[in-house]
Amino acid sequence: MGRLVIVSNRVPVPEKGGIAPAGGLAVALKAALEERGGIWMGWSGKSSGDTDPGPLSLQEQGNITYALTDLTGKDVEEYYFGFANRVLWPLCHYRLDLAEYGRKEMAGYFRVNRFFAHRLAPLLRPDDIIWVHDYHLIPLAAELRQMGIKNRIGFFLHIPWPPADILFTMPVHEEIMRGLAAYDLVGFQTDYDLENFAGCLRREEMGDALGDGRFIANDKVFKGGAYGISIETAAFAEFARKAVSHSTVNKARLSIEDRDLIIGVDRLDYSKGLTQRIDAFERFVVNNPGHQRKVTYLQITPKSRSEVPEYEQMQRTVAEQAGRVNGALGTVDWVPIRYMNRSVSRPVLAGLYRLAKVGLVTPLRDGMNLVAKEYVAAQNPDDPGVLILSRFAGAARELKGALLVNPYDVEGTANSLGRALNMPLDERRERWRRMMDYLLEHDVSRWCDDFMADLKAA
Ligand code: GDG
Repeated sequence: MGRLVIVSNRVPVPEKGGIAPAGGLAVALKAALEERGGIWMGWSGKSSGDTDPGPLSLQEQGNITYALTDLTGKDVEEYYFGFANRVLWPLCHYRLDLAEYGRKEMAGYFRVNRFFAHRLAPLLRPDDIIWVHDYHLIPLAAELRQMGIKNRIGFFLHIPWPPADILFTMPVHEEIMRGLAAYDLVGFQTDYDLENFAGCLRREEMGDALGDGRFIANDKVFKGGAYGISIETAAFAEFARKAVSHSTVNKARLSIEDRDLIIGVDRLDYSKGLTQRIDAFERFVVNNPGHQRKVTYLQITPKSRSEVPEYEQMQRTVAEQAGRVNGALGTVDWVPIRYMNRSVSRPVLAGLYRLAKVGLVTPLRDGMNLVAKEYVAAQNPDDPGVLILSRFAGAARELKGALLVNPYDVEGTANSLGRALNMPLDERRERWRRMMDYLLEHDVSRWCDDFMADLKAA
Protein backbone atom coordinates (compact mmCIF):
# COMPACT_ATOMS: atom_id res chain seq x y z
CA MET A 1 0.00 0.00 0.00
CA GLY A 2 1.46 3.37 -1.04
CA ARG A 3 1.74 6.30 1.31
CA LEU A 4 -0.81 9.10 1.48
CA VAL A 5 0.39 12.61 0.65
CA ILE A 6 -1.94 15.43 1.66
CA VAL A 7 -1.44 18.95 0.40
CA SER A 8 -3.41 21.90 1.77
CA ASN A 9 -2.76 25.61 2.10
CA ARG A 10 -2.37 25.40 5.87
CA VAL A 11 -1.30 22.32 7.82
CA PRO A 12 -2.57 21.49 11.31
CA VAL A 13 0.79 20.40 12.75
CA PRO A 14 0.03 18.89 16.17
CA GLU A 15 1.65 20.97 18.89
CA LYS A 16 4.15 19.06 20.97
CA GLY A 17 2.38 18.11 24.19
CA GLY A 18 -0.63 20.14 22.98
CA ILE A 19 -3.90 19.14 24.57
CA ALA A 20 -6.27 21.24 22.47
CA PRO A 21 -8.43 18.80 20.51
CA ALA A 22 -8.13 19.49 16.79
CA GLY A 23 -11.17 19.84 14.51
CA GLY A 24 -12.70 16.80 12.82
CA LEU A 25 -11.01 17.33 9.46
CA ALA A 26 -7.52 17.34 10.97
CA VAL A 27 -8.36 14.28 13.04
CA ALA A 28 -9.81 12.31 10.12
CA LEU A 29 -6.97 13.09 7.74
CA LYS A 30 -4.38 12.41 10.41
CA ALA A 31 -5.96 9.01 11.05
CA ALA A 32 -5.81 8.22 7.32
CA LEU A 33 -2.17 9.36 7.26
CA GLU A 34 -1.27 7.26 10.30
CA GLU A 35 -2.83 4.20 8.73
CA ARG A 36 -0.79 4.43 5.54
CA GLY A 37 2.11 6.60 6.63
CA GLY A 38 2.77 9.72 4.62
CA ILE A 39 3.31 13.42 4.24
CA TRP A 40 1.21 16.52 4.94
CA MET A 41 2.55 19.47 3.00
CA GLY A 42 1.54 23.13 2.94
CA TRP A 43 2.34 26.73 3.73
CA SER A 44 3.81 27.46 7.16
CA GLY A 45 1.73 30.65 7.42
CA LYS A 46 4.99 32.64 7.55
CA SER A 47 6.38 35.12 5.07
CA SER A 48 10.07 35.24 4.18
CA GLY A 49 9.62 38.89 3.15
CA ASP A 50 11.70 39.96 0.15
CA THR A 51 14.08 37.00 0.31
CA ASP A 52 13.49 33.54 -1.14
CA PRO A 53 11.91 31.07 1.29
CA GLY A 54 14.46 28.75 2.89
CA PRO A 55 14.30 24.97 2.44
CA LEU A 56 11.20 22.99 3.41
CA SER A 57 10.89 22.50 7.14
CA LEU A 58 10.36 18.77 7.76
CA GLN A 59 8.98 17.50 11.06
CA GLU A 60 8.59 13.78 11.65
CA GLN A 61 5.89 12.59 14.04
CA GLY A 62 5.52 8.80 14.03
CA ASN A 63 5.04 7.75 10.43
CA ILE A 64 3.84 11.21 9.34
CA THR A 65 6.14 13.90 7.94
CA TYR A 66 4.87 17.46 8.11
CA ALA A 67 6.51 19.48 5.32
CA LEU A 68 6.08 23.24 5.58
CA THR A 69 7.27 26.00 3.33
CA ASP A 70 7.39 29.75 3.86
CA LEU A 71 6.28 32.04 1.03
CA THR A 72 7.65 35.44 0.04
CA GLY A 73 5.67 38.54 0.99
CA LYS A 74 4.69 39.00 -2.68
CA ASP A 75 3.49 35.37 -2.85
CA VAL A 76 1.32 35.78 0.24
CA GLU A 77 -0.17 39.00 -1.10
CA GLU A 78 -0.87 37.73 -4.62
CA TYR A 79 -1.62 34.03 -4.15
CA TYR A 80 -3.32 33.99 -0.75
CA PHE A 81 -4.92 37.37 -0.16
CA GLY A 82 -5.12 38.22 -3.84
CA PHE A 83 -6.37 35.41 -6.04
CA ALA A 84 -7.53 32.84 -3.46
CA ASN A 85 -9.35 35.18 -1.11
CA ARG A 86 -10.28 38.13 -3.31
CA VAL A 87 -11.24 36.22 -6.48
CA LEU A 88 -11.98 32.52 -5.91
CA TRP A 89 -13.59 32.82 -2.46
CA PRO A 90 -16.11 35.54 -3.41
CA LEU A 91 -16.86 33.97 -6.82
CA CYS A 92 -17.47 30.51 -5.40
CA HIS A 93 -19.80 32.16 -2.86
CA TYR A 94 -21.70 33.93 -5.66
CA ARG A 95 -20.35 37.38 -4.74
CA LEU A 96 -19.40 38.82 -8.12
CA ASP A 97 -19.56 42.27 -6.56
CA LEU A 98 -16.64 41.48 -4.26
CA ALA A 99 -14.37 39.68 -6.72
CA GLU A 100 -11.37 41.84 -7.57
CA TYR A 101 -9.70 40.16 -10.48
CA GLY A 102 -6.14 41.26 -11.27
CA ARG A 103 -3.52 39.75 -13.60
CA LYS A 104 -0.77 40.15 -11.04
CA GLU A 105 -2.72 38.15 -8.46
CA MET A 106 -3.66 35.52 -11.00
CA ALA A 107 0.00 35.13 -12.02
CA GLY A 108 0.98 34.88 -8.34
CA TYR A 109 -1.58 32.10 -7.80
CA PHE A 110 -0.25 29.96 -10.64
CA ARG A 111 3.36 30.76 -9.65
CA VAL A 112 2.87 29.59 -6.06
CA ASN A 113 1.15 26.41 -7.24
CA ARG A 114 4.18 25.70 -9.46
CA PHE A 115 6.45 26.41 -6.49
CA PHE A 116 4.47 23.95 -4.33
CA ALA A 117 4.77 21.32 -7.08
CA HIS A 118 8.53 21.79 -7.28
CA ARG A 119 8.90 21.48 -3.53
CA LEU A 120 6.65 18.42 -3.32
CA ALA A 121 7.95 16.41 -6.29
CA PRO A 122 11.32 15.39 -4.76
CA LEU A 123 9.51 13.94 -1.73
CA LEU A 124 7.24 11.66 -3.79
CA ARG A 125 7.53 7.92 -4.36
CA PRO A 126 5.91 6.32 -7.42
CA ASP A 127 3.14 4.54 -5.50
CA ASP A 128 2.15 7.48 -3.25
CA ILE A 129 -1.46 8.63 -3.47
CA ILE A 130 -1.81 12.43 -3.42
CA TRP A 131 -4.86 14.25 -2.02
CA VAL A 132 -5.00 18.01 -2.59
CA HIS A 133 -7.40 20.23 -0.62
CA ASP A 134 -9.31 23.34 -1.51
CA TYR A 135 -9.41 26.34 -3.76
CA HIS A 136 -5.91 27.60 -3.06
CA LEU A 137 -4.35 24.68 -4.91
CA ILE A 138 -6.53 23.88 -7.94
CA PRO A 139 -3.64 24.01 -10.49
CA LEU A 140 -1.32 21.80 -8.42
CA ALA A 141 -2.02 18.52 -10.25
CA ALA A 142 -1.47 20.14 -13.66
CA GLU A 143 1.89 21.47 -12.44
CA LEU A 144 2.87 18.05 -11.08
CA ARG A 145 1.82 16.37 -14.33
CA GLN A 146 4.00 18.83 -16.29
CA MET A 147 6.91 17.63 -14.19
CA GLY A 148 6.17 14.05 -15.24
CA ILE A 149 4.51 12.96 -11.96
CA LYS A 150 2.22 10.01 -12.76
CA ASN A 151 0.83 9.30 -9.28
CA ARG A 152 -2.87 9.11 -8.59
CA ILE A 153 -3.99 12.61 -7.54
CA GLY A 154 -7.35 13.57 -6.01
CA PHE A 155 -8.80 16.97 -5.18
CA PHE A 156 -11.50 18.00 -2.71
CA LEU A 157 -13.16 21.41 -2.84
CA HIS A 158 -14.41 22.56 0.57
CA ILE A 159 -16.38 25.53 -0.78
CA PRO A 160 -19.26 25.67 -3.30
CA TRP A 161 -18.73 25.35 -7.04
CA PRO A 162 -20.72 28.10 -8.81
CA PRO A 163 -22.84 27.91 -11.96
CA ALA A 164 -21.29 28.80 -15.35
CA ASP A 165 -22.65 32.35 -15.50
CA ILE A 166 -20.83 33.17 -12.30
CA LEU A 167 -17.60 31.27 -12.94
CA PHE A 168 -17.22 32.70 -16.42
CA THR A 169 -16.97 36.25 -15.11
CA MET A 170 -13.45 35.22 -14.08
CA PRO A 171 -11.15 35.71 -17.08
CA VAL A 172 -9.07 32.62 -16.31
CA HIS A 173 -11.98 30.22 -15.84
CA GLU A 174 -10.70 27.92 -18.58
CA GLU A 175 -7.31 27.49 -16.92
CA ILE A 176 -9.04 26.76 -13.63
CA MET A 177 -11.32 24.17 -15.25
CA ARG A 178 -8.34 22.62 -17.04
CA GLY A 179 -6.58 22.51 -13.68
CA LEU A 180 -9.39 20.38 -12.24
CA ALA A 181 -9.38 18.06 -15.26
CA ALA A 182 -5.76 17.14 -14.46
CA TYR A 183 -6.87 15.24 -11.32
CA ASP A 184 -7.97 11.60 -11.31
CA LEU A 185 -10.84 12.39 -8.94
CA VAL A 186 -12.45 15.75 -8.16
CA GLY A 187 -14.67 15.80 -5.07
CA PHE A 188 -17.33 18.41 -4.24
CA GLN A 189 -19.45 18.82 -1.12
CA THR A 190 -22.87 18.26 -2.75
CA ASP A 191 -24.58 16.99 -5.87
CA TYR A 192 -25.51 20.62 -6.67
CA ASP A 193 -21.83 21.60 -6.86
CA LEU A 194 -21.16 18.61 -9.06
CA GLU A 195 -24.05 19.61 -11.35
CA ASN A 196 -22.70 23.15 -11.58
CA PHE A 197 -19.28 21.78 -12.50
CA ALA A 198 -20.75 19.60 -15.27
CA GLY A 199 -22.73 22.64 -16.48
CA CYS A 200 -19.54 24.72 -16.68
CA LEU A 201 -17.81 22.04 -18.77
CA ARG A 202 -20.75 21.77 -21.15
CA ARG A 203 -21.39 25.47 -21.58
CA GLU A 204 -17.89 26.15 -22.82
CA GLU A 205 -17.91 22.94 -24.87
CA MET A 206 -14.81 22.07 -22.94
CA GLY A 207 -16.09 18.69 -21.90
CA ASP A 208 -19.07 16.76 -20.58
CA ALA A 209 -20.35 14.32 -18.03
CA LEU A 210 -20.06 10.76 -19.39
CA GLY A 211 -22.25 9.13 -16.71
CA ASP A 212 -21.16 6.86 -13.89
CA GLY A 213 -19.31 9.76 -12.25
CA ARG A 214 -16.95 10.08 -15.21
CA PHE A 215 -16.19 13.35 -16.97
CA ILE A 216 -14.23 14.30 -20.03
CA ALA A 217 -12.41 17.59 -20.52
CA ASN A 218 -9.27 18.51 -22.35
CA ASP A 219 -9.35 15.04 -23.99
CA LYS A 220 -8.88 13.50 -20.57
CA VAL A 221 -11.32 11.28 -18.69
CA PHE A 222 -11.47 11.74 -14.91
CA LYS A 223 -13.89 11.07 -12.09
CA GLY A 224 -16.02 13.52 -10.14
CA GLY A 225 -18.29 12.99 -7.16
CA ALA A 226 -20.09 14.51 -4.17
CA TYR A 227 -18.61 13.69 -0.77
CA GLY A 228 -20.25 15.72 2.01
CA ILE A 229 -17.67 16.42 4.68
CA SER A 230 -18.71 15.69 8.25
CA ILE A 231 -17.61 15.63 11.89
CA GLU A 232 -16.59 12.93 14.37
CA THR A 233 -20.22 12.61 15.39
CA ALA A 234 -20.06 10.08 18.25
CA ALA A 235 -16.95 11.63 19.79
CA PHE A 236 -18.37 15.17 19.58
CA ALA A 237 -21.66 14.07 21.19
CA GLU A 238 -19.77 12.57 24.12
CA PHE A 239 -17.55 15.63 24.33
CA ALA A 240 -20.60 17.93 24.53
CA ARG A 241 -22.27 15.76 27.17
CA LYS A 242 -19.25 16.22 29.41
CA ALA A 243 -18.71 19.87 28.46
CA VAL A 244 -21.99 21.09 30.01
CA SER A 245 -20.32 20.95 33.39
CA HIS A 246 -17.35 23.08 32.24
CA SER A 247 -17.04 26.11 34.55
CA THR A 248 -17.37 28.67 31.72
CA VAL A 249 -20.49 26.92 30.41
CA ASN A 250 -21.94 26.98 33.93
CA LYS A 251 -21.25 30.69 34.16
CA ALA A 252 -23.00 31.19 30.83
CA ARG A 253 -25.99 29.18 32.09
CA LEU A 254 -26.25 31.29 35.24
CA SER A 255 -25.91 34.54 33.35
CA ILE A 256 -28.70 33.81 30.87
CA GLU A 257 -30.91 32.87 33.86
CA ASP A 258 -33.95 30.98 32.58
CA ARG A 259 -33.94 32.61 29.17
CA ASP A 260 -33.89 30.54 25.98
CA LEU A 261 -30.49 30.60 24.32
CA ILE A 262 -30.14 30.98 20.54
CA ILE A 263 -26.60 30.37 19.30
CA GLY A 264 -24.75 31.38 16.14
CA VAL A 265 -21.10 30.40 15.53
CA ASP A 266 -19.28 31.58 12.43
CA ARG A 267 -15.93 32.88 11.30
CA LEU A 268 -16.48 36.54 10.54
CA ASP A 269 -17.15 36.21 6.83
CA TYR A 270 -19.60 37.84 4.42
CA SER A 271 -20.73 34.40 3.24
CA LYS A 272 -22.20 33.64 6.66
CA GLY A 273 -25.17 36.04 6.43
CA LEU A 274 -24.57 37.75 9.78
CA THR A 275 -26.31 41.04 9.06
CA GLN A 276 -29.42 39.31 7.70
CA ARG A 277 -29.37 37.03 10.76
CA ILE A 278 -29.26 39.93 13.23
CA ASP A 279 -32.07 41.62 11.27
CA ALA A 280 -34.10 38.40 11.55
CA PHE A 281 -33.54 38.18 15.30
CA GLU A 282 -34.56 41.82 15.71
CA ARG A 283 -37.69 41.23 13.64
CA PHE A 284 -38.53 38.16 15.71
CA VAL A 285 -38.29 40.09 18.97
CA VAL A 286 -40.29 43.04 17.65
CA ASN A 287 -43.00 40.75 16.20
CA ASN A 288 -43.23 38.58 19.33
CA PRO A 289 -43.58 40.75 22.43
CA GLY A 290 -44.22 37.57 24.45
CA HIS A 291 -40.62 36.49 23.83
CA GLN A 292 -39.10 39.84 24.78
CA ARG A 293 -36.73 39.51 27.74
CA LYS A 294 -37.10 35.72 27.46
CA VAL A 295 -34.41 35.03 24.84
CA THR A 296 -30.69 35.64 24.53
CA TYR A 297 -28.98 35.41 21.17
CA LEU A 298 -25.27 34.57 21.53
CA GLN A 299 -23.23 35.11 18.40
CA ILE A 300 -19.63 33.82 18.54
CA THR A 301 -17.67 35.23 15.66
CA PRO A 302 -13.90 34.85 15.65
CA LYS A 303 -12.07 37.29 13.39
CA SER A 304 -10.75 35.92 10.14
CA ARG A 305 -8.70 37.33 7.26
CA SER A 306 -8.71 40.79 8.86
CA GLU A 307 -6.04 41.83 6.33
CA VAL A 308 -8.64 41.75 3.53
CA PRO A 309 -10.48 45.14 3.51
CA GLU A 310 -14.01 43.67 3.21
CA TYR A 311 -13.44 41.66 6.37
CA GLU A 312 -12.19 44.63 8.35
CA GLN A 313 -15.20 46.66 7.23
CA MET A 314 -17.54 43.79 8.12
CA GLN A 315 -16.12 43.56 11.59
CA ARG A 316 -17.27 47.14 12.21
CA THR A 317 -20.63 46.75 10.48
CA VAL A 318 -21.69 43.66 12.44
CA ALA A 319 -20.54 45.05 15.80
CA GLU A 320 -22.41 48.31 15.16
CA GLN A 321 -25.53 46.45 14.10
CA ALA A 322 -25.55 44.27 17.24
CA GLY A 323 -25.00 47.42 19.32
CA ARG A 324 -27.87 49.21 17.60
CA VAL A 325 -30.31 46.34 18.20
CA ASN A 326 -29.28 46.09 21.85
CA GLY A 327 -29.68 49.86 22.20
CA ALA A 328 -33.13 49.80 20.65
CA LEU A 329 -34.55 46.68 22.34
CA GLY A 330 -32.49 46.10 25.50
CA THR A 331 -33.66 46.95 28.99
CA VAL A 332 -31.76 47.52 32.24
CA ASP A 333 -31.81 43.80 32.93
CA TRP A 334 -31.82 42.32 29.42
CA VAL A 335 -29.18 42.36 26.67
CA PRO A 336 -30.85 40.72 23.65
CA ILE A 337 -27.65 40.00 21.66
CA ARG A 338 -24.33 38.93 23.10
CA TYR A 339 -21.82 39.42 20.37
CA MET A 340 -18.31 38.00 20.77
CA ASN A 341 -15.66 38.87 18.24
CA ARG A 342 -13.22 36.20 19.34
CA SER A 343 -13.08 32.45 19.61
CA VAL A 344 -13.95 30.22 22.55
CA SER A 345 -12.29 26.89 23.38
CA ARG A 346 -13.67 23.72 21.83
CA PRO A 347 -15.11 22.33 25.12
CA VAL A 348 -16.87 25.64 25.83
CA LEU A 349 -18.23 25.70 22.31
CA ALA A 350 -19.58 22.15 22.65
CA GLY A 351 -21.20 22.95 26.01
CA LEU A 352 -22.80 26.14 24.66
CA TYR A 353 -24.25 24.25 21.69
CA ARG A 354 -25.89 21.84 24.12
CA LEU A 355 -27.25 24.66 26.23
CA ALA A 356 -28.82 26.40 23.25
CA LYS A 357 -32.49 25.82 22.38
CA VAL A 358 -31.85 26.97 18.82
CA GLY A 359 -28.82 26.65 16.53
CA LEU A 360 -29.11 29.52 14.06
CA VAL A 361 -27.04 28.67 10.99
CA THR A 362 -28.00 30.95 8.13
CA PRO A 363 -25.14 31.42 5.65
CA LEU A 364 -25.97 33.06 2.33
CA ARG A 365 -23.85 30.34 0.73
CA ASP A 366 -21.69 27.64 2.32
CA GLY A 367 -19.88 24.58 0.98
CA MET A 368 -21.12 22.41 3.83
CA ASN A 369 -21.14 24.15 7.27
CA LEU A 370 -19.82 22.01 10.08
CA VAL A 371 -21.35 24.20 12.79
CA ALA A 372 -24.79 22.85 11.78
CA LYS A 373 -23.55 19.27 12.22
CA GLU A 374 -21.78 20.02 15.51
CA TYR A 375 -24.92 21.67 16.90
CA VAL A 376 -26.97 18.55 16.15
CA ALA A 377 -24.35 16.16 17.58
CA ALA A 378 -24.10 18.21 20.80
CA GLN A 379 -27.81 18.03 21.73
CA ASN A 380 -29.28 16.24 24.71
CA PRO A 381 -31.29 13.34 23.17
CA ASP A 382 -34.04 13.75 25.79
CA ASP A 383 -34.51 17.46 25.21
CA PRO A 384 -32.86 18.46 21.94
CA GLY A 385 -32.78 21.96 20.51
CA VAL A 386 -33.89 22.93 17.00
CA LEU A 387 -31.55 23.61 14.08
CA ILE A 388 -32.52 26.50 11.82
CA LEU A 389 -30.51 26.05 8.65
CA SER A 390 -30.05 28.04 5.47
CA ARG A 391 -31.18 26.23 2.36
CA PHE A 392 -27.99 27.55 0.74
CA ALA A 393 -25.62 25.61 3.00
CA GLY A 394 -24.39 22.27 1.67
CA ALA A 395 -25.56 20.77 4.99
CA ALA A 396 -29.18 21.42 3.93
CA ARG A 397 -28.83 18.61 1.38
CA GLU A 398 -28.32 16.20 4.30
CA LEU A 399 -29.98 17.51 7.49
CA LYS A 400 -33.61 16.94 6.68
CA GLY A 401 -34.82 17.46 10.25
CA ALA A 402 -33.75 21.12 10.29
CA LEU A 403 -36.10 24.06 9.79
CA LEU A 404 -34.85 25.25 6.43
CA VAL A 405 -34.87 28.99 5.77
CA ASN A 406 -33.99 31.40 2.99
CA PRO A 407 -31.56 33.76 4.76
CA TYR A 408 -32.43 36.62 2.39
CA ASP A 409 -36.02 36.41 3.66
CA VAL A 410 -35.65 38.16 7.00
CA GLU A 411 -39.34 37.83 7.87
CA GLY A 412 -39.27 34.09 7.07
CA THR A 413 -36.23 33.48 9.30
CA ALA A 414 -37.88 35.51 12.08
CA ASN A 415 -40.98 33.29 11.81
CA SER A 416 -38.82 30.16 11.97
CA LEU A 417 -37.27 31.43 15.21
CA GLY A 418 -40.77 31.63 16.68
CA ARG A 419 -41.61 28.16 15.40
CA ALA A 420 -38.37 26.68 16.81
CA LEU A 421 -38.81 28.20 20.26
CA ASN A 422 -42.42 26.99 20.46
CA MET A 423 -41.82 23.51 19.01
CA PRO A 424 -43.26 20.63 21.07
CA LEU A 425 -40.81 18.12 22.56
CA ASP A 426 -42.07 15.21 20.41
CA GLU A 427 -41.40 17.07 17.18
CA ARG A 428 -37.98 18.24 18.40
CA ARG A 429 -37.02 14.68 19.26
CA GLU A 430 -38.26 13.29 15.99
CA ARG A 431 -36.42 15.91 13.91
CA TRP A 432 -33.22 15.56 15.93
CA ARG A 433 -33.22 11.73 15.78
CA ARG A 434 -33.47 11.79 11.99
CA MET A 435 -30.45 14.12 11.72
CA MET A 436 -28.41 12.37 14.39
CA ASP A 437 -28.91 8.92 12.84
CA TYR A 438 -27.76 10.32 9.53
CA LEU A 439 -24.69 11.97 11.09
CA LEU A 440 -23.70 8.87 13.04
CA GLU A 441 -23.65 6.94 9.80
CA HIS A 442 -22.09 9.71 7.72
CA ASP A 443 -19.26 10.90 9.92
CA VAL A 444 -15.92 12.32 8.88
CA SER A 445 -14.18 8.93 8.79
CA ARG A 446 -16.75 7.71 6.32
CA TRP A 447 -16.18 10.84 4.22
CA CYS A 448 -12.45 10.17 4.18
CA ASP A 449 -12.86 6.43 3.43
CA ASP A 450 -15.36 7.05 0.60
CA PHE A 451 -13.09 9.58 -1.07
CA MET A 452 -9.98 7.42 -0.69
CA ALA A 453 -11.76 4.31 -2.02
CA ASP A 454 -12.92 6.18 -5.13
CA LEU A 455 -9.49 7.73 -5.64
CA LYS A 456 -7.82 4.35 -5.49
CA ALA A 457 -10.33 3.01 -8.00
CA ALA A 458 -10.21 6.08 -10.32
C1 GDG B 1 -14.96 25.77 5.13
C2 GDG B 1 -16.23 25.92 4.27
C3 GDG B 1 -17.01 23.67 5.06
C4 GDG B 1 -15.86 28.47 14.75
N1 GDG B 1 -15.75 29.35 15.77
C5 GDG B 1 -15.08 28.75 16.75
C6 GDG B 1 -14.74 27.45 16.33
N2 GDG B 1 -15.22 27.32 15.09
C7 GDG B 1 -15.11 26.07 14.32
C8 GDG B 1 -16.47 25.41 14.20
C9 GDG B 1 -16.29 24.55 12.95
C10 GDG B 1 -15.32 25.38 12.11
O1 GDG B 1 -14.71 26.35 12.99
C11 GDG B 1 -16.03 26.16 11.02
O2 GDG B 1 -16.36 25.29 10.01
P1 GDG B 1 -17.51 25.61 8.95
O3 GDG B 1 -17.74 24.37 8.17
O4 GDG B 1 -18.74 26.04 9.67
O5 GDG B 1 -17.03 26.85 8.08
P2 GDG B 1 -15.66 27.38 7.33
O6 GDG B 1 -14.64 27.79 8.31
O7 GDG B 1 -16.12 28.46 6.41
O8 GDG B 1 -15.11 26.12 6.51
C12 GDG B 1 -17.40 25.14 4.88
C13 GDG B 1 -15.66 23.54 5.77
O9 GDG B 1 -14.66 24.33 5.13
C14 GDG B 1 -15.18 22.09 5.80
O10 GDG B 1 -15.14 21.55 4.51
O11 GDG B 1 -18.00 23.04 5.83
O12 GDG B 1 -18.53 25.23 4.07
O13 GDG B 1 -16.58 27.30 4.12
O14 GDG B 1 -15.70 23.32 13.24
O15 GDG B 1 -16.69 24.66 15.37
N3 GDG B 1 -14.06 26.57 17.09
C15 GDG B 1 -13.69 26.99 18.36
N4 GDG B 1 -13.97 28.24 18.82
C16 GDG B 1 -14.67 29.15 18.06
O16 GDG B 1 -14.91 30.27 18.53
N5 GDG B 1 -13.03 26.15 19.16
